[in-house]
Amino acid sequence: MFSNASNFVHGVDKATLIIGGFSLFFLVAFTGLMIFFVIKYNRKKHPKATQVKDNILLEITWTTVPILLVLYMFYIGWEGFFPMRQVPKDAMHVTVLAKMWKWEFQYPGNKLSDTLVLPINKAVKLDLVSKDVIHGFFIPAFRVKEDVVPGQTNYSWFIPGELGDYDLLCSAYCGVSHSYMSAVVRIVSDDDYNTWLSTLSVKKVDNALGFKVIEKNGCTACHSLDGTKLVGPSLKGLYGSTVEVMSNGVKRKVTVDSLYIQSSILDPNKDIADGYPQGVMKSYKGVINDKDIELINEYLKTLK
Ligand code: HEC
Ligand SMILES: [Cu+2]
Repeated sequence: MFSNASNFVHGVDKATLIIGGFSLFFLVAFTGLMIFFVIKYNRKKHPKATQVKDNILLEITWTTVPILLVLYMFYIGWEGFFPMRQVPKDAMHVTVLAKMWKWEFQYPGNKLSDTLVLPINKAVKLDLVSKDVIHGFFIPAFRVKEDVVPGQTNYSWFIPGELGDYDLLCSAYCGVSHSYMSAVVRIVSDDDYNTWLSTLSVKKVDNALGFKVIEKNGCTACHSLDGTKLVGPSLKGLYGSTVEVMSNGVKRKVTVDSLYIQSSILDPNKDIADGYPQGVMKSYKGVINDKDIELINEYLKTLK
């Protein structure tokens, strides 16, 4: 009856069905009873009101039955939730990195992937790390949902039980491109997993000092380094290129050099890159010093 996509489907679906079932039952029963009483005790049939004395048996019943029902519903929910926080000792580890607006999965040996590939029937613990704001790690088919909070490491775990591709979504509204923040969870056989892991390349660690300044100041939240358009233009190939900008309402062409980069960082609203919004990028005056701007320039020259 329940899907076997993960070991939590049963517990969560059972709680949903039972609690939903009770709610539906009482909705129908109480509405029906209300309509029945309105007809039965209609004033036309009973012009004179009668006083009703207490009924001990009735009062005990309508106190204890709901208490037992509510306790039962709590128990069902607890039974489904409790195992979600009990990670088995032999679980394998993957670190989930969330940032505006992308998921990345870090496997042992600093190997990075955009897809969460996992072997079937093996418990996996996911350490959830956010690089900027609060995101939500959400795999609907697995009934798994956990906040990813900057500054603290949260976790999730599960045992995938069926081969296939599943959606991983972000469940916390985290900015303009929140709705694009999704990834694929791919459950494969043990052999396929090992083959895939061995072909996964180790992340190139960028040691350029300018790159570190850019990362540290959060520029990559709005500017990609690979040509992708985000909130702002990509920084790839920018240096030395000719761009169209609006300066004081006048469109003009400029060739990007060190001075233009410096002015874009310190006074971003002086020249607005054509097709991009004004006022989104804040000035970094007093935040980034001249030496660091120099480093950014050196780095951008290499970013062809
Ligand atoms: C909140 C988003 C945001 C952040 C953070 C941000 N920028 Fe921008 N940036 C933009 C937008 C939008 C534009 C285009 C509008 C404009 O020119 O002001 C832009 C324009 C630029 C331009 C000019 C590009 C062109 O094609 O003319 C440069 C260079 C630049 N940013 C560098 C940086 C650097 C370096 C940082 C980090 C220190 C940074 N930006 C941080 C949003 C951002
Ligand atoms: Cu998000």
